[in-house]
Amino acid sequence: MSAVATSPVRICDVTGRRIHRSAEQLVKANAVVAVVALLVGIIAALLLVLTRWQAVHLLPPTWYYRLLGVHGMNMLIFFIIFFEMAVLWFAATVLLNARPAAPRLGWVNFGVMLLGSLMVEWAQWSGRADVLYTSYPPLKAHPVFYLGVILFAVGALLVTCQFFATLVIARRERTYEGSLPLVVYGAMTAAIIAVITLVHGAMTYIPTFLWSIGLIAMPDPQVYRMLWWALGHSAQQINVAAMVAIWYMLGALTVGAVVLNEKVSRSAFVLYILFISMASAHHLLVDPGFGPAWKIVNTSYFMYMAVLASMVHGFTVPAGMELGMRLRGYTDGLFGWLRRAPWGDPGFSSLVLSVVVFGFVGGITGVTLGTEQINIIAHNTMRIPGHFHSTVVSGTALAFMGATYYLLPLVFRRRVAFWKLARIQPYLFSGGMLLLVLGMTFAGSFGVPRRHWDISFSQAPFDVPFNPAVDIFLAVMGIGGIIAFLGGLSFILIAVKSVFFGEPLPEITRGVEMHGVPRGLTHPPVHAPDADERNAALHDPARGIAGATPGTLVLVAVFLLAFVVYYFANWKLLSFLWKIG
Ligand code: HEM
Ligand SMILES: [Cu+2]
Repeated sequence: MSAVATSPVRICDVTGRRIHRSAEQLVKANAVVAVVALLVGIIAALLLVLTRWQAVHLLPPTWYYRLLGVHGMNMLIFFIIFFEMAVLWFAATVLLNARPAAPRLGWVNFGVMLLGSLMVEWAQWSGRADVLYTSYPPLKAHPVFYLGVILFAVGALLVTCQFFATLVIARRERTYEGSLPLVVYGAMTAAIIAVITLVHGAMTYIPTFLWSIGLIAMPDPQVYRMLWWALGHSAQQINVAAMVAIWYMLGALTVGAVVLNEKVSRSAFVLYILFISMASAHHLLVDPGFGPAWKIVNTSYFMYMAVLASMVHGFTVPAGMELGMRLRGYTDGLFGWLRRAPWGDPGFSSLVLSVVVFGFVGGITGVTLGTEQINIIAHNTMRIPGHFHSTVVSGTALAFMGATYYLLPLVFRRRVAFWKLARIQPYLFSGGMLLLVLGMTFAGSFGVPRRHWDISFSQAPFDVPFNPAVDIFLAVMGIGGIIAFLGGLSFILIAVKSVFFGEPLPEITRGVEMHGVPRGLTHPPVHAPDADERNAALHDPARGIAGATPGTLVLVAVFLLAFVVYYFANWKLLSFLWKIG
C-alpha cells in the first residue's frame, strides 16, 4: 500500500493514463489559488455592479476605484493566469503521459507567482495602488505593486519554459505516438503567445517600477500605453487559445467530437501567434500619438487575421461535435444531435454556452468596436466592459469552469459536490452574465462611460442628461450581475467543497449514471467511427462538408447575418453622429 502511495506515477482508473504525482500536485495548487483569486474578484464584482447601478450607487468613490483595480487584477490576471498554469501542467504531462520537467522548480515558480500576487493585493487593499489594472502614468503606485507584477510575470514565464521543456522530454521519451495532440498544440500556442506577452510585460513594468522608486523620469504615457497593450491585448489571446484548446478537449470528452481537419485547426492556432500583437492597436484608436494609417492597417487588416482564426475554430468545434454525434447515430433532422446532447453535464453546457456567447456576442461586438471609424462612438463607454465580459468571462472563464467539472474527478479524484447545483451552474453564470453584458452594451450605446463612479455628476456645476432608458439598462446590468455573482459563487462552493471535503471518486461503472460524476465519464462517447469513416463522411462528393454538418451550417448562417446587421447598424449610428445619415 505504502509503495503505491509513494510511487511517482499512478495509472488513472478512468482513462488509463500514466499520471505523475508531482505534476498532479502542481495542477492542484495552481487551480486552488486560481479559485481563491476568483472569490476575491467576484466579491469586488458584486460591490462594483451595485455601484454602477446608479439607482443603488453603493460604494464611495475611493472604494469604487480601489475595487475596480482589485477586480481587474484578481480576475483578469490572477484567476485566469493561475488557471492557465494548471492547464499547461495538465496538458504537457497528463495529456502526453509525460513526466514534468523540474517539478521542484515548478514549486519555486509557483511560490514566486504567489508572492507577487500577495504583494499586489497588499498594495491595492491598503490604498497604495489606486491605479486600476492598467496603471497608466502619471498615476503612480507604491513600488511593491510594480515589483509584485514583475515577480508574478517572471514566475509565469519560467513555468512556460518548463512547459516547453516537458514537451521536449515527452518527445524524447516517446510518451505519445504521432504528432502532438490538438489540445496540447493549442496549449502550446497559448504558451508561445505568453512568452511574447511577458516580454512586453517586462518592457512595461520595469520602467514604471524604476520610476516609482525615483530612479528614472516618468515614462512617456503614449509609449507606455502602446507597450502596455502589447501586454494587455496579447494576454487576451493567451486566454482565447487556452479556451479553444479546452473547447476541443471538452467536445471530445462530452460528446465524442471529432477533429474535422487537423491542418486547418492547427493553422488557425498559428494565425493567433502571427497577428495578435498588431491587434493591440485597437486599444489606441483615439490616442493622439499615432496616425490613422497605422491604426487602420493594424486593426482592419492584421486584426482580421486573428478574427479569422477564431471564426475557423467557431466553425470546426461545433461541426466536429455534430459530425461526431452523427457518426454515432444521432442523425435525425438538422438539430437532432443538439436535442439529444447531454445538457445536464455541466462540462457540456459550459462548452456550448462558451462557444455561443463568445462567438455571437464577444466576436461580433469585438470586430465592431475594433473598427477605427466606429471606435470613436464607443471608446471608453460601457460598451467596452460589455464586450470583454462576453469574451474573457462568458467565453474563457466559463470554459475553465466547464473543464474543472472534469478535472475534479480526473485529477483531484473527487465526486463533484452539490451535483444538482453543478448541473445548473453554467446556465446561472452564463445567463446572468448575458444580462450584464446586454445591460452594459446598451447603456454604453447611450453614452454611459466606463470606469466612472457617478454618471449623475451630482456635485458638478454642469448637468449631463442621459436618455431615461439608461436607467432600465443599468438595472438589467445590476440584476444580471447579481445572478452571475450567484453563479460564480456556486462554482467556488462546488470546487472548494469537492477538493477539500469531497467524497473520493467511487469505482465508475460504465453506462450507469452516478451522482457527482459527469456523464462523459460514466457514458464515455464511443469513438466507433475511425478516421476512414470520418473522411468518407466528410468527402462524400454528393454532400461535402456542408452535407456532413448541416446543423452547424445553419448556425453559421445565422451568425453571419447577425454580424452583418450589427456592423451595419453601427455605421448607421456613426453617420447620425456626423449628421449625414
Ligand atoms: C460575477 C461576475 C462579474 C461581474 C458581476 C463583473 C462586473 C464588473 C463591473 C460592474 C465592472 C466595472 C465596469 C466599470 O465601471 O467600468 C467590471 C470591470 C471589469 N471586469 Fe468584471 N465582472 C465579473 C467577472 C469578471 C471576470 C471573471 C473577469 C475576468 C476574467 C472580469 C474582468 C473585468 C475587467 C478586466 C474589468 C475592467 C476593470 C477596469 O476598467 O479597470 N470580470 N466587472
Ligand atoms: Cu484587445
